[in-house]
Amino acid sequence: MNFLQFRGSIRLFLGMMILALGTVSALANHPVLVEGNCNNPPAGNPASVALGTCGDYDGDGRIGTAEDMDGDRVFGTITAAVGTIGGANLMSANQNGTVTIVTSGTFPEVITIAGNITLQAAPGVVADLDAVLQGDPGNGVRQTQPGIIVNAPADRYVVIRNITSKNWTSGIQINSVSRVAIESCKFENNVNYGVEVTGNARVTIAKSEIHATGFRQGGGNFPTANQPMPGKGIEFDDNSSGTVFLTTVTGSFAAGISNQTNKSKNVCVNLVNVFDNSPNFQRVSPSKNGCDNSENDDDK
Ligand SMILES: [Ca+2]
Ligand SMILES: [Ca+2]
Repeated sequence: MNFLQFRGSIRLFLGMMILALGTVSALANHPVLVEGNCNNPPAGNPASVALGTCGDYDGDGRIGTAEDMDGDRVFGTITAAVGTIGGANLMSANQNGTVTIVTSGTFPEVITIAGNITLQAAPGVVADLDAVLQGDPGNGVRQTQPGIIVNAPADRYVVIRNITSKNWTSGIQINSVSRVAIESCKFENNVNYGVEVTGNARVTIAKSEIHATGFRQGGGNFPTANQPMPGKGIEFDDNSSGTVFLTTVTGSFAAGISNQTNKSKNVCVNLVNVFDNSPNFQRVSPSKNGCDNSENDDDK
């Protein structure tokens, strides 16, 4: 090997190292934890607490935004834990990782998901994404927004597990080409939709509860003083598709489960408990054959 060949080999080696390091960084899954709180306004209240109280999981006396800022992988708000793609906080999930809420609390935050995120509460933990935190100045604005907004590329996958979402326009709104699995979640007292699926999104909903969509006291007092628009438990719109399995939908002002997509075969519903919706099903009926071959169900 002459000098030029040797130099070329070194360059090739360095190039491969850079590529390898870059790959590791791009594929890294960033697990972070979120603590609970005292349910005291304002949202993300950073007031110091007695060690170990108010969901202070790591026992450092910090909760809320104070916990977001102390430089470890435990966060006090879901927004900071999820982070932004290429965001400044390298300790967050940076839209690419698992965000686990480890102690119960109320989180009055609009959560925007744009990447490979699993958002979950640990078993036994109640993570209440609530538009309303009594006494919080942001209540009015939050009640005009969805609680969770997913807008992710088609080559990412979002999982929402064991989360409660209440008092928003929609409990969760899934847009564009997002792919989402919703499991063991609760959507209650949202005004327009419990679960709203638009665009070309693909969504599966399992073992979840959607209650009282279109009914809320305060924030407009729906539906007595203001009409929900439309007040449906679950709706698939546009060219979206999905399945609903082992899920309860009750007390919707309008339809319980609604398929408003371009095609009747886009939505499969199997083994659901629906009651006191108006009507229970709209442009969709439960499959007798499961959802493994839903495209053919309409032809049978
Ligand atoms: Ca803490
Ligand atoms: Ca922290």
